[in-house]
Amino acid sequence: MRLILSILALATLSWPVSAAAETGYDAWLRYEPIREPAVRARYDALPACTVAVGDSEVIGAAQRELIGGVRGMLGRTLRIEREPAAEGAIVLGTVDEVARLVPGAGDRRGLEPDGYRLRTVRAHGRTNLVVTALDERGVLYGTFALLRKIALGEPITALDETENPYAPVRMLDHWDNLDGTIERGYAGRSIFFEGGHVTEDLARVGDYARLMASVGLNGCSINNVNADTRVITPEFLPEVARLATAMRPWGVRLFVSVDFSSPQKLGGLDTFDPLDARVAAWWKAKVDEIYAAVPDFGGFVLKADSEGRLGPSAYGRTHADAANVIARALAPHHGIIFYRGFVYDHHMDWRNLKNDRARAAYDNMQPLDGKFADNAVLQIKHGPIDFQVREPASPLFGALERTSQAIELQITQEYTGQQRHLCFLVPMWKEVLDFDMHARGAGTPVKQLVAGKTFGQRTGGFVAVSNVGRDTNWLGHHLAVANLYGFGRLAWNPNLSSRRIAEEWTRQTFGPDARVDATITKMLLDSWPIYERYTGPLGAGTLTDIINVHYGPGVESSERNGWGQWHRADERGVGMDRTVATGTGYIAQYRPAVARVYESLATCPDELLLFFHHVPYTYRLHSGKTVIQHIYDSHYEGAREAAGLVDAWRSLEGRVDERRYREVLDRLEYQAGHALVWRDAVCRWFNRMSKVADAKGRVGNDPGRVEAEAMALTGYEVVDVTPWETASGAKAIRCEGATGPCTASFRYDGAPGWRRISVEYFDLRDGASRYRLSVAGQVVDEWTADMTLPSSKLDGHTSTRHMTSRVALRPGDEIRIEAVSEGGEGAPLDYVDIGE
Ligand code: GCW
Repeated sequence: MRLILSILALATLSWPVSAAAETGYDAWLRYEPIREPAVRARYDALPACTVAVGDSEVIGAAQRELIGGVRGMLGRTLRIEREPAAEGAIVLGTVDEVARLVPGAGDRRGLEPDGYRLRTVRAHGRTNLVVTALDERGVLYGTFALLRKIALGEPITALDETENPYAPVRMLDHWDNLDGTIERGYAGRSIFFEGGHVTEDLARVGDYARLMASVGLNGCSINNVNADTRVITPEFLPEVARLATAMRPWGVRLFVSVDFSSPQKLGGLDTFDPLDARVAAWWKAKVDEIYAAVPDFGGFVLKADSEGRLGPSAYGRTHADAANVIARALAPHHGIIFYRGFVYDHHMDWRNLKNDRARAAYDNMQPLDGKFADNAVLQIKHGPIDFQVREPASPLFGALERTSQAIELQITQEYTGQQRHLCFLVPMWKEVLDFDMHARGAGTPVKQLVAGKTFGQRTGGFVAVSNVGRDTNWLGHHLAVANLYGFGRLAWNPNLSSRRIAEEWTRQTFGPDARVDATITKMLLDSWPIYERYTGPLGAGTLTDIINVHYGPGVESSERNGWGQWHRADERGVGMDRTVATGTGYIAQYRPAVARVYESLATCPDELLLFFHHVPYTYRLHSGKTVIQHIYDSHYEGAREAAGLVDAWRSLEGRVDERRYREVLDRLEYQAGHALVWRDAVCRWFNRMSKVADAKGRVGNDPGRVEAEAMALTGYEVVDVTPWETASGAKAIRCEGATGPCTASFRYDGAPGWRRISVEYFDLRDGASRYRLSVAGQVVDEWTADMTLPSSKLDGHTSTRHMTSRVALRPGDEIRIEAVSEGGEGAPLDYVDIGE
């Protein structure tokens, strides 16, 4: 008995204490108490004991999780026993070990690696609930599945279910740099690195691995694909080993990104030619050294010959040569190399209408099909360009028959609002995963191809760039965490519906309030189409600034440069002609049944029209609208719907805990304002370029808007804004040299009534200018521009809206903004809008 008690005490202590209430740190693993009596009653028959068979670290973690989860949700602490007591137990163990304790539980049939079985076994008058699997990871996943059922209020009596993962590769990549910064990370600094070293306290890494395990993710690459060679130096490997140790209890294998020139840069060779025997020997020795430090090391991710990274082209060798020299070194240890298919020329001549970046992955990789080693996996971005708001599926998925592949998705919202905008990506991923490539006649969706189910490749699956950071809630926006959850669930089972995933996540994250669940689920499911509507509809690309931060509008930045994200909008029309008949021929990379649909204007879906075709602005879509009118309408609709997200969320006030309610509201309000910046910038740009007026008279006609440059100014100076479309009237005012406050004022000349005053200003990365708004001498609002938006200029990234509550306005009232610049920001202002 004493033993049992002390084990219980240990289990209690090692259970991760959740950070203060509802910070988002626990993500979907909150294990909130189940209060509804009818739902609680479903678990009355849950055994009171738990037995973990064997002494595996992973199964130990599963048992602690089980105890913590049951205690959280049902308020009961399971007793730890060595064998099922007379009244039965929840038994955790691999089939081989469980078979010894529970007769009838040792059936291996139907189980695959990492898969699990949950079964109620009744024998000799006792009922055991057995969580079993071929391997310990499967037992862990089964335990999480059981807890998820309870969290979702599902019955667990008479269980008999077996689930296997859809594919062996289910992995997260990170673009973390050793100095603690993260490329394309939007939620604070790295959880892995700081100041050139692995972070001291790895509790967070363990908690992250736990989140991964809860949805069945089994691999994690820790550093940027623009790799620092230092990560595999003898001095650094012990640090890498510490990270592996933190993730190991959760069944997560560690991978690192490497630099292809390492044999030269690190090894001191005069070459990194993959066909040079000394290079091969160097990789082999290096890999052996890594495995000595991390025995269950997963392998490497490699970005070569891409965006300035060195690669095999330096020696006229192929990507297969490059992958294979490393693959051969990894093979004896069962390691894998993920070779990135993201290879393209970023100095392409934009004047040549036949050039096309979309062709690059296929052109570079398809001819090498069959030449890659068995333990090399080609990691292919889901679309042919680069995580735009909408792209067709990469044709490369359908063109590899003898090469293992993995799809690369992006959880970090690089091109989809950077977690300041709500954009639930699961529906977008599903569209790609379900897309039929006709690779072997009809019925070969991308998900099957990447899982190796069509052509029988040895391995394959799903990778996502996650880039979580130190923000308490992992991704910055509480609702963005649904993308992390959703990726894991889809990687386990891509046949789950978007709705099912959204519902599961919402209920676990926010609890069982039906109104909360329905509202948030709907917000999630609507959010990607909304984002698409106010950014880049019709497949034109996101229309963001593609040169730098990929965030706010910057329509022209795609053009006249070598990056190849062209949409080719000019006075007459818009879109990339990728047809075989007259364009770049990209469409021929698809199998004929797919190519036919895209090649013909009659069948090409509207939503991808401008990805495949260059058409005049007056071209009529299948919807009957002209392209230009669709661009206008969709932006107005999208911006209106973004405002609707705020209303939907507000309807949950009092039903969602205060902190998360407020933090989400802040982001949604900001998003609604920024959606207007997007709307206006894109519409104005296309309006000026096409010279076609908006049939509904909205574009360029904003009643209620007063330009800052037209106000009476003291201290402020009028400045030009670039790109021009990101400021109303292409100009703004800025208060730079002034010592005291600067002011901008005007007289209201509209009808009397309750009016909402919106102030459009620019919140630059640095500085925290203060603004004070007064009406007829009375201060009605004050705020500080202290967000860290990704630009230090006045542009589409920094344009921000502040909305006041309604104010009673009378004709002749003076509306006045008094502002103090701080940190050189200049308290910039674009316009004031007076609306209903
Ligand atoms: O989308 C681009 C990003 C780069 C990234 C690159 C890649 C890590 O803008 O920041 O580099 O893709 O995927 O390699």
